[in-house]
Amino acid sequence: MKTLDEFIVEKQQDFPHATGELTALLSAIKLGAKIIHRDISKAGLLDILGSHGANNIQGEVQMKLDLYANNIFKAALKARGQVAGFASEEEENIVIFEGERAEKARYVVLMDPLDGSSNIDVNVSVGSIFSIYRRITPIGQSVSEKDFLQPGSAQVAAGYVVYGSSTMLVYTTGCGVHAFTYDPSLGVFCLSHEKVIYPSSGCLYSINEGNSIQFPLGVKKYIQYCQEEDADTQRPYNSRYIGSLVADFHRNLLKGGIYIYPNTTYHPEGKLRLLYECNPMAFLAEQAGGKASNGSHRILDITPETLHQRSPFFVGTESMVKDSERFMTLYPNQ
Ligand code: P6P
Repeated sequence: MKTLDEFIVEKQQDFPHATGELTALLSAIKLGAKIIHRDISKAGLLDILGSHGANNIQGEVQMKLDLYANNIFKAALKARGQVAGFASEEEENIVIFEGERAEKARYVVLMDPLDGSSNIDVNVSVGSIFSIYRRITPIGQSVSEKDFLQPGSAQVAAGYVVYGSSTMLVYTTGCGVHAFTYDPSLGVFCLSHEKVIYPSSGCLYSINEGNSIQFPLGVKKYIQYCQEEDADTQRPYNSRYIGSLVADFHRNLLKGGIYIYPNTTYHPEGKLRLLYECNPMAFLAEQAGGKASNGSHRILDITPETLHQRSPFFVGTESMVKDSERFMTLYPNQ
């Protein structure tokens, strides 16, 4: 058994600029994950289910556990000397960590603290997503929004926690994707999948087909392609959609598949947020030999303009994402 801490120390050379900084940073994420794991597993017994009675910046109903998770991760990261600032789906603006230590810190962290939260009340898997950048403003002063509006290709680390039949932490620092399963009896995350790579082909597709009428023609054509009979390409593919990006992504990573949330009439820019959903998952996907695009361009190449901007998202097995892009090219802007 190898714990997450032991693994990171062993791989320290993967994160050359850190003097144990990644260990401290990931230990904050790990602490938050343990607390959320504990409270999700008994959410029905605590007053943390249901809506908080307010909406977040996107106008979406904030679940109590959304805010709870946000505050847990924010506090854990703030307590670390390596983090200068925090951005989140639940925070309208960037959160500047005050104090001399924070002003000297070299990293900023962006999170979707509890993705798929609408599933919480019905006991379906949810997740936490994180994205880590080195700040670009000078050390010794407070961070500003431009530290957060960097292209996904500048991420130094990214990952997610999936709270499912087991709780797993999956991360990359640009040297492969590694997965750790939480053992609550020991209170540690143990290495369960080293160097995770997408299977060479996939036959799962994840999309909310309830929105089909609103999809671009290229997406409609790709879904038809997925449903055609063709033994050579293992079609028809199986449709699997949980409604939790982290859970759908995780299953597709291990089994081979594609997740699509395209632009729709209701979400003309797409529903998922570029900075703390698409970018971290795209970093992981590419590190696992997969691909992530907005239907035409590489997600990690997009230069963000606003903190909560959205993007269409096609992510998963490289050949499947390429197929979907081919249909988007064949039927542009329709
Ligand atoms: P829909 C959850 O709110 C989320 O951001 C993703 O985790 C999930 O894949 C998607 O939205 C679900 O959206 O419109 O299908 O309910």
